[in-house]
Amino acid sequence: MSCVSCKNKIEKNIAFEKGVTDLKVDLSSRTVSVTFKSDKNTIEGLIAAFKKIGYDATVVTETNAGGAEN
Ligand SMILES: [Cu+2]
Repeated sequence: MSCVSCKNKIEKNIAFEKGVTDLKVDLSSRTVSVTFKSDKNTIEGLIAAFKKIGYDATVVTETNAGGAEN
């Protein structure tokens, strides 16, 4: 994940995953902050969603927002 088209792709796809309420892509740190309702989705579910569009996501922090990067 390193260019604007990746950012757009992530924003267009992950933002519409179940339970996702907020999404912030930071290209410089290659990190995506995802805020989601934990009763509607899981970190595993979101990682699978990233995988579906071609990114290997790993969890950076697991507070309220799950971070994912590639
Ligand atoms: Cu790219």
